[in-house]
Amino acid sequence: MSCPASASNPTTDQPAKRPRTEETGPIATSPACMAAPDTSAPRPPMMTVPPSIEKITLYSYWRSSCSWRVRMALNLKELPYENRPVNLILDGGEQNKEEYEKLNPNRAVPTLVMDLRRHPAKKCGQPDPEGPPMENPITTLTLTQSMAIIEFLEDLLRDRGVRLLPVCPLARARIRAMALQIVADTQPVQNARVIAHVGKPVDQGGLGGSAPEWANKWITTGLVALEKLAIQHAGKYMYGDTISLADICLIPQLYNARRFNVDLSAMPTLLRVEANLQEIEAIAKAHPDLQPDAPKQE
Ligand SMILES: N[C@@H](CCC(=O)N[C@@H](CS)C(=O)NCC(=O)O)C(=O)O
Repeated sequence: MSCPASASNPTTDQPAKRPRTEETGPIATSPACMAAPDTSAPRPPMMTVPPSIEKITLYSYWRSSCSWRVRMALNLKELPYENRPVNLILDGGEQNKEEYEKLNPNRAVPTLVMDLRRHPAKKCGQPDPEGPPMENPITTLTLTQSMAIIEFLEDLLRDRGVRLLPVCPLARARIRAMALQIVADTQPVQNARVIAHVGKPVDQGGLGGSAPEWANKWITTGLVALEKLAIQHAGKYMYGDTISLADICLIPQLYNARRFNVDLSAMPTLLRVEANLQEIEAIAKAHPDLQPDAPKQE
């Protein structure tokens, strides 16, 4: 399979970062699928005006790798957001509280809540007098799963900030394969609740194993495979010379690898990409240590 913008040259399959003028007000969106959820008479799509983003709230934990992915995506998309810390440790974890479970049934972070303002339908550029009444123009969306959140932002705002997925289907598949190597095959087996269960004594219902050894083994396994993919596809970043979803997934996984003393010397490509990514402000400012709920450095 080949793509118009040749898959053999991964650096050319997405346009350079588009310049953007400073915006202060609500953020306009474009896709027709986000048109007002109007249950009255069906209306031709051209009469609807895409909603704009009023407010974004991110429920996250400073050291959570999945939250970190979304913070990077929001920054790369130049989307301001309010950070609502969820303490995963204190008192058995705020993620396990009933109130939070209503937002995220998986009892995990991140959760992203987005207020969208719908606009009255227009006809020939003017408000449509036959359009549906707008009693409550704000729609609130609650989104879970870091990858679903990031892809939603990308689909909604493809031309804003950095494009996280290229157009070429093959390039997208390559990038998703590297992202999933982490998101599906590595992070879930070293997630807090999993390693807590591994380390818990058998007489308390756990597996009575060594949590750090477990995490080290599975992170090593995941990253060794990722290094092989990166050797094939990486340029300055994980896929050619443009930032993508794969880069967003890489950074927190390397951080976790260091927490569990993984030997990274056999992963020079991943380390080179990481160093390049750390130079980007949108990425650097998403670091756990810079989050409002991070423990204060003495
Ligand atoms: N697949 C989910 C995983 C979410 C997840 O595992 N989040 C972790 C932090 S990175 C969490 O909240 N863990 C809490 C726990 O294990 O109790 C995603 O990508 O959002």
